[in-house]
Amino acid sequence: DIKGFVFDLDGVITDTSVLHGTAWHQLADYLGVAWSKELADGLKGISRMDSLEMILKAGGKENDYTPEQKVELAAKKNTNYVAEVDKMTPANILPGMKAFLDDIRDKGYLLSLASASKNAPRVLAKLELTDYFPEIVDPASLKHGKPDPEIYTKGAQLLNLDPAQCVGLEDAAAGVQAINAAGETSLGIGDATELGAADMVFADTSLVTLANIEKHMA
Ligand code: G16
Ligand code: MG
Repeated sequence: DIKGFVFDLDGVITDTSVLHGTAWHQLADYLGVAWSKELADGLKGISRMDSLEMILKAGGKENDYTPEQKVELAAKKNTNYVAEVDKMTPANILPGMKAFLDDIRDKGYLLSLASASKNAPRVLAKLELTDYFPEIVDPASLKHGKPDPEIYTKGAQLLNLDPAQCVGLEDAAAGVQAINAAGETSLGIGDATELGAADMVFADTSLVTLANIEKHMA
């Protein structure tokens, strides 16, 4: 039986994926790397430094910068990103998600957060959702990022649940892969083709309800 939900943040609870994309796009322009939708989608759920490496590789520039310069470039992106995060309000919670969070909390399910973002606590505070997530996986503690299962395995551990008792929610293909490898039930939000590996896919967050999930689990 399902007893807990392990949430991705960006693209599931709120659309910081757009803000991340804009901030990376600005950096790619600065670096002279051509931007594309494929590149943008591939960065979803990927850690800050891994995202930078992907952008540099896309432009054939991975050997043009020292490790120190790469840290500076990532910090430059983050400064732009955080400025956008600080403009967020609870109105930026994706459709239906507040109702879903209230419903599962009222019914006694446990919740944890498995976001690769070091800014996740800041984002939750802006959305006034801090109280819903007493358990947050610290991305700095991870040896491997998504699609490695580590972050979702830890998300279940924080709840003292078996992975089989957890549903993981994701908008990114790398995240769905991580949930599956952790042995949790994967719920994908977005394009069914892109998220084909998920146990169930909902086109958008407004469709994420306990009733719809139970339909798929039956
Ligand atoms: C998020 C985003 C990624 C971002 C990563 C790290 O992951 O999807 O695009 O690069 O966090 O974020 P930060 O630079 O704030 O540490 P998730 O797992 O919440 O989708
Ligand atoms: Mg995401």
